[in-house]
Amino acid sequence: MKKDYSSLKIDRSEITPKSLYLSRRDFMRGAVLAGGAAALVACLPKESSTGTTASSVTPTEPANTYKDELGDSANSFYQITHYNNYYEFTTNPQGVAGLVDKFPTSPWEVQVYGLVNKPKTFTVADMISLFKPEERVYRLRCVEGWSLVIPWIGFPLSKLLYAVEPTSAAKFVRFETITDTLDMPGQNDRSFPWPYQEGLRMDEAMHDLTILATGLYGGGLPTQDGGPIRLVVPWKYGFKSAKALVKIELVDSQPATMWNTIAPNEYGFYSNVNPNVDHPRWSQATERRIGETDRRPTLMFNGYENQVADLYKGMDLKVNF
Ligand SMILES: Nc1nc2c(c(=O)[nH]1)N[C@H]1C(S)=C(S)[C@@H](COP(=O)(O)O)O[C@H]1N2
Ligand SMILES: [Mo]
Repeated sequence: MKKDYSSLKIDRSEITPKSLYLSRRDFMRGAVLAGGAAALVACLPKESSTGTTASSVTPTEPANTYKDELGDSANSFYQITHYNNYYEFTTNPQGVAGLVDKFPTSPWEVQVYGLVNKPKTFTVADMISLFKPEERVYRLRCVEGWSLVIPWIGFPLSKLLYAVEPTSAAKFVRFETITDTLDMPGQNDRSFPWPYQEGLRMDEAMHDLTILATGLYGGGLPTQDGGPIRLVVPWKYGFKSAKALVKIELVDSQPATMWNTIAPNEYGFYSNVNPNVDHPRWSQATERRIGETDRRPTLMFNGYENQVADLYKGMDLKVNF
């Protein structure tokens, strides 16, 4: 928190690690399989469903080679692109995929500004060539109690922040999603305070696990998953991971976030995955991995405790939920 990030230089060798681009063909293979699985849509599990789940109808997919750090296999491309929370389109997770076709993801610019020495507007292509996205297989735990394992392609947000040189006054980062009421039907619902906004403390934003994702399953980032660029913070509830980013602002105080603005008693600023702190309306102790029937225990910090617990030393996580 007290670090002056402007004094840190980018070492070229550091920003060009073994970047991992899977071949376009592997991605297309995934897409073809996904097409073949189109009839499964009605079988995707709902919270209340007791019948068939996607796991029982996907045996034709090849053994999944993507595993996260805990050894969990990635969800299928189909599951990842057909069970989405994206309220700018619809509040129905199974309805997003059918509404995204006309949404233009190019050209696209992200403005990075605020308490920085070198504000800059980046195209997605700029960011990909400067910051070299690589593969990161992460668990995503929605506050509503479902989870997915997603093989993202992304780069640490810290690389982008170092490039704009935050001043010592920068304490938080504010993220803002695009406003596009023509192509995003849900944004016409004025009961939400659009645009979608999120925020991170500076040390959370600089953490190596925090990435900007520009793809998944070795290909581009599907619109329903936040294409062309979205935040991913794997130890926090999914809503922190804002999609379709257009603004990243370095600020000196804790920014307002959409969910905290709507229901401050239900969604705190930190939003760390924590099985010991229940949502006021439901338990957070377990979760249902999409495609599975039995619930799994939810892990502290979504299983990333070793990497991130230090960030919250001395904080009461029941107060700072
Ligand atoms: N702009 C925007 N970003 C968003 C959301 C949203 O409604 N709008 N939903 C969030 C929630 S609640 C979750 S769980 C994740 C879901 O990501 P996924 O659909 O890629 O799995 O996106 C998050 N990012
Ligand atoms: Mo969510």
